[in-house]
Amino acid sequence: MWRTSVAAALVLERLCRPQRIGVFGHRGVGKTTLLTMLYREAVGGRLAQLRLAAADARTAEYLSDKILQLETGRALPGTLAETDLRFHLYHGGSRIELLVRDYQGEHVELGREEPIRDFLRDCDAVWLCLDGGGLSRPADCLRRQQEVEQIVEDYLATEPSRGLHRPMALVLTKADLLNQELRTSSQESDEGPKWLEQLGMTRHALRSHCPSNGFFAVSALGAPPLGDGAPALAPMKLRDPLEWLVGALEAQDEARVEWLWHNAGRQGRLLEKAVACFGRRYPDAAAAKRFRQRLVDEKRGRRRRRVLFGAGIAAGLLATLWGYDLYGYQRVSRFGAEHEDDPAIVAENWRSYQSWHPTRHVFWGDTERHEGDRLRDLDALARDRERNHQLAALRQRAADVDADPEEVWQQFHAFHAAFAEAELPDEMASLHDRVEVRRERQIAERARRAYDELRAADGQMPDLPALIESADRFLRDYPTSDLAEEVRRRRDACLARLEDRDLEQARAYSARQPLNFQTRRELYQRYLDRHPDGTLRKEAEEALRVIEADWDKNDFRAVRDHFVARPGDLGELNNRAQHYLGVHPHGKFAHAAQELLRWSEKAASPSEYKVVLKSGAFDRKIAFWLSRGPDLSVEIEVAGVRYGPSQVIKNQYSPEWDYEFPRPVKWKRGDPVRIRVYDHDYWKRKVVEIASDDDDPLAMRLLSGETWSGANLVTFESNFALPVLPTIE
Ligand SMILES: Nc1nc2c(ncn2[C@@H]2O[C@H](COP(=O)(O)OP(=O)(O)OP(=O)(O)O)[C@@H](O)[C@H]2O)c(=O)[nH]1
Ligand SMILES: [Mg+2]
Repeated sequence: MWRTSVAAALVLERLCRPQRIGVFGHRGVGKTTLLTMLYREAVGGRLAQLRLAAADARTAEYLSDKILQLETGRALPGTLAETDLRFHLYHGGSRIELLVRDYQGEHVELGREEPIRDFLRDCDAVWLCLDGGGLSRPADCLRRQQEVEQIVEDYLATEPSRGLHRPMALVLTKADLLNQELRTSSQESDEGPKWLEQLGMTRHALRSHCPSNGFFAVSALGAPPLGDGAPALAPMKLRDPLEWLVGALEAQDEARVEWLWHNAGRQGRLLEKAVACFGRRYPDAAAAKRFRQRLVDEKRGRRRRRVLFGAGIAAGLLATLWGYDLYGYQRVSRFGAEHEDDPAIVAENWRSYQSWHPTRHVFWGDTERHEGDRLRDLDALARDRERNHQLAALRQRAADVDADPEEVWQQFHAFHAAFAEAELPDEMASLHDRVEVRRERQIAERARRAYDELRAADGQMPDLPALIESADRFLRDYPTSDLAEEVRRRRDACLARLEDRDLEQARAYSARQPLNFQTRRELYQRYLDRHPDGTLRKEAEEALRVIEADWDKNDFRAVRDHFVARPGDLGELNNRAQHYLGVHPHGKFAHAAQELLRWSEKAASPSEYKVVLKSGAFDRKIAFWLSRGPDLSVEIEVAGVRYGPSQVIKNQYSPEWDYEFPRPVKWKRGDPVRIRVYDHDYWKRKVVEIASDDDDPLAMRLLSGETWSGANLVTFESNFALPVLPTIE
């Protein structure tokens, strides 16, 4: 199949392409001269009913050169390069595109395998040229025929399809050179012209293998070229091979179309193409008309077959559907008859039939309305059946003294909800009463049991929360019980006890651990959380307020006491102040604590202070013996830097300097301070020296207020001051 379609494509391609004409012949046989003269004669209208036109400029130029040479009596030089020549061959209404290749004859000699051979093998028709002048040389004659034999063998080996024969004609060139005997006796006989007898080998090959054959003796020039001026070109019999070519090609094309019809008749497109090609090439040919008509007929036939086939399929399909629906209907009807006592399952079966047979109304079965009525009836029957069934079961359960009335009651309600439309018989009412009475009795029993458990649990050391929860559950489950009031009273009492117990715990702890403020507060808070509406709520809230205040005072007292005792211990003071602020960010003493931290921070880094030396009061012993009084001045030294001395106040034991040290004093925590008092009576001498302790972090205090050294007092004023912490009531 695949092979046929490849062969069909090849045949179509050969049919539609320009027809390749092979001009086979050895060197000097006269190929170029023959082609040139054929063109010259046919284009000039000297070959009756035939016309050969150059199809492209290249061909026209190639041939015009040659014509000029021949017309001036010059012999053509041997061909060197291969040249494709394209022609249009006209005969009657036919127009055939031809492709001929001119080449060097040497390339087809025996034993040569040149590219031209591929072209020749692929040709649609061939002229096998043999030299008329060579017939008289038997050795040449044999050799040339052997060359022809080779090419014929080639063709036979590469024949595209069996049944398609390539047209081949023997063209004897230079017939003017035939000797008198061969020429004169060349009348047609049964075996053909006389000269053909000399070419028996070729004649036999063509007659054996080429049904479409021909034998022609032609002369392109009419006489050997003289080479001295312009001889009269007198070509002979050039029309014959050309006319044969037209007929052979047409017959071959017709055979090709027939072959395609026979071997690729189902490929409509391919046939259309082939017929179109043929029709274009031979528009007047009877075969063209016949092919076209055949194409139309076949198309019509194909369409009719397709319609019939489609109709057959549709009919088959309809018949199948009809049978399928009929079978389904019979099955479901039979099922209904067999299961009359179970309408629910019959209805389900009908529904399944409906979904599996959507075309049932088209071919078979009941109308849609009829089906709907039947299903409604079946559903109603099924529902009645189900109701009766459930009612019977309910009656049975209600009559069963061991049955749980609560459960029966639930079932009764479920039944009532499912079959609300059902008129309940009187019996149902009595069933309801029976179940109701039993149910209420059971509830009362359960309530009594729950109450007994509650009372038993309310003993000497009851678990009050659990007891309250049980009471709540009772009140939820049995709100209408006679015992509900009693349970409610017990629950309230438990609650009061629980409240009192929780608060008592907080009270006792506060008394036992007055300084564990956190836990004290938690216990009171827990009471408030557990009893948000508790009767002792006010007491708990008041207790929380007191705890907060006590806690605040207690933590600040720790700060203050340490400050009073050791104001210079800034590290510990900072810790305590920060702890206070952490626990009581909004405490009563928060501001004082923050001030203390700020002061401490300032003291920790170098700051400048204004210092004024105010006055002094000195022991009389400091003056010289005969002096009228000391002449005193004061110098201070802070962190190794000296300030002053002040002016000298003469002859005074209680001098009033009121001297402000001109440079501000630079001090930071830990810097030492020295105060030196000089007497300038007679000469300057130090009479008093006061130095801060080595480990005094706040030595700056010496320069703020009164500073004593034995009986001697020096008073300063400065903007360095210790903070004043509030007192705690
Ligand atoms: N007497 C005579 N001589 C011819 C005729 N045709 C060709 N010749 C001569 O034969 C010789 C060869 O002709 P070409 O046409 O060149 O032959 P060819 O087959 O093309 O040769 P290559 O191109 O070499 O293969 C030339 O000298 C021609 O003049 C003819 O009809 N009669
Ligand atoms: Mg040539």
